[in-house]
Amino acid sequence: MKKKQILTTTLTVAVLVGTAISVLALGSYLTNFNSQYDAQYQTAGSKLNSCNLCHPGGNTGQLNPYADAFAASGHIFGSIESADSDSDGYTNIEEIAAGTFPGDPNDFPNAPPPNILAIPTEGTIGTEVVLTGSGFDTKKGKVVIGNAYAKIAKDAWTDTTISFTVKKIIPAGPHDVTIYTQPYGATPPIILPSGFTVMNPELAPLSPSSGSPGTEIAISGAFFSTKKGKVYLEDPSTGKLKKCKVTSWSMDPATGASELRFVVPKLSKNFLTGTYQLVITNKVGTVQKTFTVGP
Ligand SMILES: [Ca+2]
Ligand SMILES: [Ca+2]
Repeated sequence: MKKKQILTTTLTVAVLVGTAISVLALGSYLTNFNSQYDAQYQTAGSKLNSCNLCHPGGNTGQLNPYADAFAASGHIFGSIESADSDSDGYTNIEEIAAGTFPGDPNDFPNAPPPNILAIPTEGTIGTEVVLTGSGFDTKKGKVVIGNAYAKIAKDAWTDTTISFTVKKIIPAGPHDVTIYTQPYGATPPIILPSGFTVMNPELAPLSPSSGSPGTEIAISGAFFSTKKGKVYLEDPSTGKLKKCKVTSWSMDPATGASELRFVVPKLSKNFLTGTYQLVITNKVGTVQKTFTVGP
């Protein structure tokens, strides 16, 4: 052998031995990793049991954030479990448990699918619904009742609650509720079949059930809606409607409890004292009760 060749060979051997030593060291970290986690999380048989655990693309010349954290910890796995070394939103131990790389931000556990825990089941136009559950994501999605989009206020959508208001006119009866979470298309929408029933207005027993012209009458009930409706007195024999002035109309958006006030119209040759049907109508439906117009 020539001198130059010997030198090259020696260098090559030295590099090979050096590499072998360092690979051995890295290999022993991987062995330690499996000693730490295999019993509980079966890491030895998972993709985590590879150089990629600590090295981007398996290139042992580089360290990923999990390896950096491991080195900084003095090589103690237990002390970096609650850290999220790759900043992907999942702690190192969550990733190890799920079999995803704790040093690769593009690899993380699947988020659990959205789940609905509770939804109020009835209401009307203006009803505010607070839906609770989990996995809705923090980005505002969409809620559709029947075919109508519900209004979702700013900040009314969180990972665990969605508050929405029924704004569009929807016919009385049960409607499917469909919830779309972001990113759209990534997970199928949640459909609650007949999840929300739009209610016709309901009246409590009238008290009083009679009044003289000019008297303001208060009426309570439910599901009047937040949009002012109309009040009539219907002549039961002719079917003619006498419109009444409505002085107030309100509904509690959360409970549906409602109240309105109207004024008994002045008498005329077409509107005499007697027994009428008090007709209350909103955008959803109509309800009526007997009412007597006194002298
Ligand atoms: Ca992580
Ligand atoms: Ca990760």
